[in-house]
Amino acid sequence: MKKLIDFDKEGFKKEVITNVKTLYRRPIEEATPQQVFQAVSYAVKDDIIDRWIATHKEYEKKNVKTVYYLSMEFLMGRALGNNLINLTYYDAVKEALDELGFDLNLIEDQEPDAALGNGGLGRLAACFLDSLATLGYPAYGCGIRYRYGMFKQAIKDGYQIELPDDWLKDGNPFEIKRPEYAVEVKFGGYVRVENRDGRNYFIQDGYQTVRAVPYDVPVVGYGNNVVNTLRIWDAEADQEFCLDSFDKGEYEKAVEQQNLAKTIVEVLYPNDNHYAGKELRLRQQYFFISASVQRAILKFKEKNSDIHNLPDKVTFQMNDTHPTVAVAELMRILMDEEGLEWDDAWDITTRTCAYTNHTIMAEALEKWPIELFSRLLPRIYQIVEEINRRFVLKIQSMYPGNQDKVKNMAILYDGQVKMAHLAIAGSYSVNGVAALHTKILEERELKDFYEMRPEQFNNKTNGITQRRFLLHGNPLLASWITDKIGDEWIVKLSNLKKLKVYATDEKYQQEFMNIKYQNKIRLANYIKEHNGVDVDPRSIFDVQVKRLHEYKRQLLNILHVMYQYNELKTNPSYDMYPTTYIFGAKASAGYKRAKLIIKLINSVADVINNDASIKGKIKVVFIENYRVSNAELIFAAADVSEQISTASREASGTGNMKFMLNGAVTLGTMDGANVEIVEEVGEENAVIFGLRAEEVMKYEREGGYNPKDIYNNDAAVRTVLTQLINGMYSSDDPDRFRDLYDSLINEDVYFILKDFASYVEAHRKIDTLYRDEKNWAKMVMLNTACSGKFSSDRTIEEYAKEIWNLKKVKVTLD
Ligand code: 26V
Repeated sequence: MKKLIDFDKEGFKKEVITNVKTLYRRPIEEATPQQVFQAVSYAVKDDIIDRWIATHKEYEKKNVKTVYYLSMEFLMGRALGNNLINLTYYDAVKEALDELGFDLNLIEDQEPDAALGNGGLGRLAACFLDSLATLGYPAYGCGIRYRYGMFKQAIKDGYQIELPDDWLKDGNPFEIKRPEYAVEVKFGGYVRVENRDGRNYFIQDGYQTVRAVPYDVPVVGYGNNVVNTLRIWDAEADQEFCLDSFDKGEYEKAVEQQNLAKTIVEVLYPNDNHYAGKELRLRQQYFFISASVQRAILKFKEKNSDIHNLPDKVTFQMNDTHPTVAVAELMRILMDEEGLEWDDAWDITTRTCAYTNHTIMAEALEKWPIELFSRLLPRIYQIVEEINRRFVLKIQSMYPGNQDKVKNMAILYDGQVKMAHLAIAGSYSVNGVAALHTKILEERELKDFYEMRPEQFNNKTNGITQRRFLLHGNPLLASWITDKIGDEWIVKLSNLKKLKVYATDEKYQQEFMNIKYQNKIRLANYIKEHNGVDVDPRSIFDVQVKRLHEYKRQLLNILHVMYQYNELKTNPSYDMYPTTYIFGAKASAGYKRAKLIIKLINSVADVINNDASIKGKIKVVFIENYRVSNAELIFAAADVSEQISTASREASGTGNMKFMLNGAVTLGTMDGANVEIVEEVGEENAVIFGLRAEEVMKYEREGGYNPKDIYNNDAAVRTVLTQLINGMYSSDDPDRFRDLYDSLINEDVYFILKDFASYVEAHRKIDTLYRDEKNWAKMVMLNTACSGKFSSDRTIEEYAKEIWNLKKVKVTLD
């Protein structure tokens, strides 16, 4: 790795020793690994701080346009290793710690993941921050400092157990509390009108306030001195109320406010793709949005005198509909605090806000009951009403007499506030996250909106950061690549295409496959340590890791494993390449069927892994507590990347890109970004199966298909399904999996049985391909070589040019 930033090894060692002493009153020899982690992190932070200050000085000097990436989730993972990578002295620190008698890997393992997100949407936000800093774009991530992040998953008797994620218990060495930037957020009460100088002012009264206090986390750019900020908000009770007040009413009010503040930021909602309509969730949304927007306006006003110029200096990018109250909050500030008239305020707002859609799953659409929304946010609700009134007038003037249009597009309808409609009405840009996804939005999901304003719609295919998912997660492959093509790929991933020439060369194939093998041993060791299961690194590592959801079809995967096991048991000539099926997935705590699928996977694993008669041909492993930090090990070790969602359902997927980058072959449906992966690498270097999105959507228009036809006609399917209810995998309770059986036989809304035969075929193909070592090596290498498009650097360049209009900034240290 090129050393772009100077590093003083001896000075660093001294600082670590001093830090251990001042933080823990201990000599370094007696420090625990956790204490060393803290001491090292503070030393690293010391280096970051100067760059952080310099970056913001430069931003202020240039009065640059800034994007505020508003997101309920930032799935950052661990910071230490990533910061060292981006400071370009990871190897040097490794050496320094070696000399002090510590192993950097073990020190990194002391850090809890910052798991302030569920899955794809939150991790995308984290990758975007990395790319924004690396490209030198002025940006803030704005979110919530959840006291408890994504739950820790334990597996007990094959069932998922959720444990609280007390990620802050040892302190977070990288964050900085900024009480000087605290703001007040108001909830509840009522709105009264006051006439001053002939103008009506709307004043919220009788409300409760919560103090929003920001914590800043540095986001280090790669080798460029840029340090951006992730600003996450904590809630504190308002100070005005005194806890020891003698007035009983005041006292109770004070306690109430304490509790209100505490509960708001207490925990991340662990739902992914499912809207539950919880009041606390709306509180969280308004809390961090009001704080972030207020702060952004205050900052804008420090350097700019005319509020009309806001769109030239600020974009609020809304990560899904969760931050959509930003539209109304900005209107409120512009009118009630800045004194603008509606039209002026609306013009500014709709040139400042932009919206990204991340799912077409109907269950995920946020629709707040008006009763709840107006009670909690009375002034915001008034504004939404007026936005809706004007929007409906616009619809009616474009489509006179067309009530369907109003019904389909209104923001307020059926007693609900439809957040997606508010987001679209209030934004100058609406984007999907992969080409197919955007097409489905335009042609189906958001068709009416698209027809009304097609120029508003655009696609931004997702990406991932190669700094974390290759340079940090797969150091062997990273240095092999650098050896071959230099290290510019770290900031310019399209360079990987230069690896194509090596893909047909046997010597390099061997080198590449040897690295894969080393990574498989590393994962096998992890699995042995964490699951107690022995897996053979020579077997095919076939991996599906992602949140558990029916549409992602982990059930299809495990049914196929059951099928293969049947073949092995009944057909002595059944020839299959030894395969290790690796799963990792968290299910939302209340998602019963998803949890049952986890139990099924573990039950199948139990039976198969303990059947000596199949001679280890199949192993099934469920990796507990799948998260960013162990994901890095998993991607590096995969041979086959399972991306098998029902076509049309997965907006993009980003795991698919991480596998590809690390040299795995995609076994997938034509869904989300898989379509673009195949486009880049070529059909012959991926294995595609199943219904296409068009076909799925056609069936859906026609009311589904009949899964019983398949049950009746396909004996292999029948056997597998019967085994769900005959106690083969649940001898203590044969009915345990009946719900899964019923769902497949009666509806199969995710087309699992429909795609089953095609999936079996696809696995056969993988088996055949894998046996041809040279061709497999070529395929795998071409996957890495063709993954350049999927860098989040490319994605961010597109956002910056086509939506945000940002300019890059250079930072030098004096
Ligand atoms: C939705 C909801 C609904 C309300 C309750 C809480 C909650 C939490 C998260 C979400 C987000 C669901 C949308 C999502 O995660 N989409 C994923 O976004 C990825 C990044 O664009 C994309 O790669 C995945 O395909 C898509 O499923």
